[in-house]
Amino acid sequence: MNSYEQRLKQIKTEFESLISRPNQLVEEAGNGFVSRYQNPVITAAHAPLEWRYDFNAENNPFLMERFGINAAFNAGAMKWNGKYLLSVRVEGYDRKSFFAIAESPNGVDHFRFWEKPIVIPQIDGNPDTNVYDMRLIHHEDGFIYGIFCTERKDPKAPKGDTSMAIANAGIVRTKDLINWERLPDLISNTGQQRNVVLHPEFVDGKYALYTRPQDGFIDVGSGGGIGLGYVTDMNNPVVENEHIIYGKTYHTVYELKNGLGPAPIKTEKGWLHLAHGVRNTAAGLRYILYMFMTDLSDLGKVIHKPAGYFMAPEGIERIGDVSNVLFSNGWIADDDGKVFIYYASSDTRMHVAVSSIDQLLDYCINTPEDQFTSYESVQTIISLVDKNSEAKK
Ligand code: M1P
Repeated sequence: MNSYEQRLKQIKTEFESLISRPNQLVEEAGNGFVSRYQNPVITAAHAPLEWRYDFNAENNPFLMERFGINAAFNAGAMKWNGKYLLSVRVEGYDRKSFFAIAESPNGVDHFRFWEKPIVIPQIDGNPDTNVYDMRLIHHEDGFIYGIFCTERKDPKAPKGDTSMAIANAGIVRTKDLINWERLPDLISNTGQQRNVVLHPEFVDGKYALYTRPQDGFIDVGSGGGIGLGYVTDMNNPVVENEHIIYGKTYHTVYELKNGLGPAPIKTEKGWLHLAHGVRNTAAGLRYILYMFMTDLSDLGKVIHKPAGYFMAPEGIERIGDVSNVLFSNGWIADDDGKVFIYYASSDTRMHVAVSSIDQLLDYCINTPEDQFTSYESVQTIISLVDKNSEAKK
């Protein structure tokens, strides 16, 4: 076997062993509301070899990668024809992100990308420079929507400023997850937008969208918070009545900014929401996941706000291209009540954790709320201790 053939064999063997690696739950008592699986479900190394290599030995005698993949993270999720699908944010060595569907038979391992990445149609005269963080929403109008962040250079950037950018929500829809129709970008008068999510049901005949207005590209400034607004026609997506339903708050895990994750899950007791919260630290920004619930008939009414984080970076999750980050924009509620939570760590790789509708409801309803001072946190502990000692009598 010559060295080309040896290398080819090694590349293929390593790839197949990664894709077919089984995943198991981490065995520990844990916190009772969510359990992690041991291995990341998707990494850069899961990208198909055909995307990365030219397998013509004459053109590529060293069998080099011709298109490197840097990371695979921030995936939308949905169940489709019995399979668990993720719309993964795949990032090349060239820093550009794109979307690609990865499919698993069971939701926890054997994720394999479809043959080709998703082609996002471009808006005439206004191409996306970068796209990321697609939420997949199967709306009751029959379409599957992909709402994502589109980033373009700010035309008002002073000469020499190569980083000023504008973020907005791009919108595509499909019926087969292969052919996507591009709709106009979101039209909102509250500034830039990121972390926009479509609610899966109509509200009084309108589309409801969760937004995250922000003054600048990174800094939310005086904006920020999770907003809610309404769109009459997705072909002309003007957001009306946009208002903040979950604002950022001093000395919380969402002090600096927050943003909704996936579309909410409907339960008998209200809508379950998963979001990310960001605070500043001496070591930089820290992104965690937190939960809340809204009223079934009044989407803007937050009815339960468990204090603090639901999940925060642990172990290898803490380290990556943007360290100390957990981010989720996809979860799947299965028919048996199980909920798979797909989350990315440190803008590098995808993981899965599992919970259930019953556990998430119990967590949201019965975890005490943040009272915003150390004194009140101590009071919360003391009332639990007192209740426990009463129960012992
Ligand atoms: O780098 C962390 C995250 O930063 C952004 O999220 P947000 O707008 O809430 O700060 C996004 O770029 C996201 O993709 C990224 O994971």
